[in-house]
Amino acid sequence: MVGASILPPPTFRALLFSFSIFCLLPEHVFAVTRHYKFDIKLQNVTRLCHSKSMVTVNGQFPWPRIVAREGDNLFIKVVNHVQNNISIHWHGIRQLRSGWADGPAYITQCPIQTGQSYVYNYTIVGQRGTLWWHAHISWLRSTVYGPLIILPKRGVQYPFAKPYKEVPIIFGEWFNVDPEAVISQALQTGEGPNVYDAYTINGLPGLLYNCSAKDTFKLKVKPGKIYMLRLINAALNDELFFSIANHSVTIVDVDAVYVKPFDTETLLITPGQTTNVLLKTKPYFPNATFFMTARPYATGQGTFDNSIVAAIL
Ligand SMILES: *[C@@H]1O[C@H](CO)[C@@H](O)[C@H](O)[C@H]1NC(C)=O
Ligand SMILES: *[C@@H]1O[C@H](CO)[C@@H](O)[C@H](O)[C@H]1NC(C)=O
Ligand SMILES: *[C@@H]1O[C@H](CO)[C@@H](O)[C@H](O)[C@H]1NC(C)=O
Ligand SMILES: *[C@@H]1O[C@H](CO)[C@@H](O)[C@H](O)[C@H]1NC(C)=O
Ligand SMILES: *[C@@H]1O[C@H](CO)[C@@H](O)[C@H](O)[C@H]1NC(C)=O
Ligand SMILES: *[C@@H]1O[C@H](CO)[C@@H](O)[C@H](O)[C@H]1NC(C)=O
Ligand SMILES: [Cu+2]
Repeated sequence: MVGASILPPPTFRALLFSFSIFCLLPEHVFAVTRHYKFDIKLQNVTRLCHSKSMVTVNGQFPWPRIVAREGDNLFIKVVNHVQNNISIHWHGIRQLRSGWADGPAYITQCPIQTGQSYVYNYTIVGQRGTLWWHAHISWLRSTVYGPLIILPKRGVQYPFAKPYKEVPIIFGEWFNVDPEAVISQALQTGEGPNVYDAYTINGLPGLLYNCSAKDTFKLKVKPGKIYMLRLINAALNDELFFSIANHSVTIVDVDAVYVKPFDTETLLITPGQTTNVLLKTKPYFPNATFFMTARPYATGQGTFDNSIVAAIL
């Protein structure tokens, strides 16, 4: 009888056993493989009254979004239908034991050549929030980019009030000309590259640029609700200030890591960086519109255009 007291009676042991199985289950049962297919192809797009043929994913601009949960496996087949060599980088993903899926051309892989394909297969470990994907060769990332949204594991809540809605806000640039020609000229002359013609929010330059009023991102909101904006700076090189007229936002997550929440009226977001902010809409303001704007921060001698991209809340 000496050992008996430290071992629970058989039925209790069985219970413990099934309880621990139950605890283990969520990892195995709920983590899933999510399949995506990226067809890299040309698409005609018009902004600022200039049309051009540009490299896109699936002909979409704005871009397809990838949505997964922490712990999920992503299985993304990329097929290259254009003349450019290309690779896709999963910006910010830690790639534990899957370094070859990271994506920078000539660093972790040879680029995918015309008519060829490559499958990126990796697991999202210990990260949740907003990251993004972009082409990682030459300047193709100026048109080939999009959000990579990582939700918490199933059944796990955010460590803050559940937002009523979640909206990606992705900053980028529009070139009237082919950005590949811009970088190629810069490399040949040794001069700084010519600047883009506009900044964009979700692919749209907004009404402060000429011939652009109809290309303005508009976010329609309900009063007194909490919206989570998933901000991504996909601009090539520029740090951007962002703010929303008459509103402050609460920063809750930076680069897919939760942070101690704090309120701010303006935030600076560097190229490649992501941050989630909560926006509480005003209780009663029928038909009100507020600017959401971004403009660059620059102190150096590099070429940049001090213009403002605007969207409307
Ligand atoms: C783009 O426009 C050009 C000229 O109008 C046309 O020849 C071409 O087929 C278009 N490309 C696509 C992908 O629609
Ligand atoms: C694509 O990559 C191959 C192999 O690295 C190279 O030989 C070829 O010149 C590249 N093509 C272009 C258009 O850059
Ligand atoms: C994806 O990677 C995982 C982990 O390395 C592996 O078990 C799985 O077989 C791969 N899937 C495919 C379809 O190659
Ligand atoms: C819009 O066009 C006008 C007239 O050509 C020009 O003066 C102004 O600088 C342009 N504004 C922007 C934002 O490009
Ligand atoms: C927004 O802020 C401006 C400047 O502080 C102020 O004049 C205006 O009344 C505010 N509007 C609203 C709707 O709160
Ligand atoms: C808001 O705008 C709609 C459509 O323009 C109009 O019908 C409605 O009367 C407006 N509401 C208020 C309170 O101004
Ligand atoms: Cu990146």
